[in-house]
Amino acid sequence: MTAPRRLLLVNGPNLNLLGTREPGIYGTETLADVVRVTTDAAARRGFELRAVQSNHEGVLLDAIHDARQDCAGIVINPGGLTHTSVVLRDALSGVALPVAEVHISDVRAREEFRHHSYVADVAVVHVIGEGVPGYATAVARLIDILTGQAEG
Ligand code: CA2
Repeated sequence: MTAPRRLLLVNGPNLNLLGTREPGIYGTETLADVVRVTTDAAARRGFELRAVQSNHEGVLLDAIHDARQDCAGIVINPGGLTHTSVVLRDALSGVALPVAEVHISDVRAREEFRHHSYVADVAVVHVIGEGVPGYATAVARLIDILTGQAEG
């Protein structure tokens, strides 16, 4: 079977609030902007995108499990679950699809509790602190890997 030309975009808890508060940290773009930027970046390379955002961990796990059926890779900003969730990490490693981890803010320059990511070592791409355009970078780098165009 040929690999599906579709990616799953996952945004975790509270990312529906983007653009409404804390513009100094997260900018002024909204979740709809994130989905548009990411969808466009995938389309430029001939990939479709399915987007999910939820404030409920189980909804995210189900979407990740379902991606096994029809997606080639996952782009994820896990929000605060990045720093707390073994179950999210287990779901990502369980589906065995290539994962790109994105953070809008530079978590390395923020509070100590944001420095650790449970997702980092199951992801093959990491884009941190590049704002919303970072989602497009993540898509491009993930598709490079999927299509064998990544630099050695
Ligand atoms: O920088 C990122 O993308 C984060 O994943 C965002 C999470 C945070 O817990 C991570 O440490 C870093 C928070 C998402 C909540 O976003 C909000 C946006 C506007 C107003 C309030 C929250």
